[in-house]
Amino acid sequence: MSLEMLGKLVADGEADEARALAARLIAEGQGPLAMIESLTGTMAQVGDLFARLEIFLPEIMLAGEALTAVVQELGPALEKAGGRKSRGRVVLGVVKGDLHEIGKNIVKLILETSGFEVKDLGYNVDSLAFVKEAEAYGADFIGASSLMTTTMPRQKEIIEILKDKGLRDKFRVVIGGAPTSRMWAEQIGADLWCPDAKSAPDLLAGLLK
Ligand code: B12
Repeated sequence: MSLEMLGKLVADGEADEARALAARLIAEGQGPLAMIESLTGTMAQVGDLFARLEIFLPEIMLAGEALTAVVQELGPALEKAGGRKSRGRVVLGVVKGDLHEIGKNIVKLILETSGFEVKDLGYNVDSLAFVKEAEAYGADFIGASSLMTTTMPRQKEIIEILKDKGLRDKFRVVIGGAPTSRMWAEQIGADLWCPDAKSAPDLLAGLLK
């Protein structure tokens, strides 16, 4: 019984069994962050199989649902590991045209369990809505996730709207998602690129110092 087995259950879309094994691994002392990291790799492998037409959308969806079930199971363990004081307010969403929400949901969970207040805007979020919601929420950060090369330009659009409205200095813009990179963040003038959810709390907190 191991992370490898958990990965296989998630890849096969066995949500109930994956959830049960995750609970067992946590009880045996396995760290929740290592589990999330390992399963993020599993989903990348699932994506490669999809790209090679070895599996199809329904299988990806089942794998995604299994990963979501595991992440829900990890909530309490992450909470124990995290802090309690408020470290900042984040509005977080997946950009317009993009329905990939699994990564964003993990980021939300990890930020919340490490002391950030998060307003979840969901997926397929209009660029202007990120800005309006950030103002209304009194956010310190705007977090925008994109999982497709075709939707990455929306991250840039959010920053352009901020500039047009004279609000660029009011919020730190943080971007993430598998196809994004530090170079892309620099190119569009984002404040921060996060490679994964695990590194997000410390990197965000570093920006407020
Ligand atoms: C699961 C999945 C789906 C599921 C999504 C289910 C859901 N509810 O989210 C479904 C089946 C619906 C789906 C649909 C599609 N998909 Co899809 N999908 C994937 C897959 C396999 C995994 C994505 C995932 O969940 N990864 C796991 C999470 C945990 O990782 P993550 O999202 O990268 O997030 C981590 C970090 O990046 C970071 N992070 C992410 N965002 C942010 C934001 C901030 C602020 C921070 C701090 C950090 C951060 O933290 C997270 C945790 O560590 C990827 C393959 C891949 N390599 O990514 C393809 C993939 C993204 N999909 C792809 C495609 C093409 C599609 C479809 C167009 C398929 C089709 N032909 O219809 C549709 C598009 C729908 C749409 N409009 O969005 C392509 C995109 C190619 C491209 N153009 O770039 C990929 C890469 C697959 C491939 N190799 O072809 N998909």
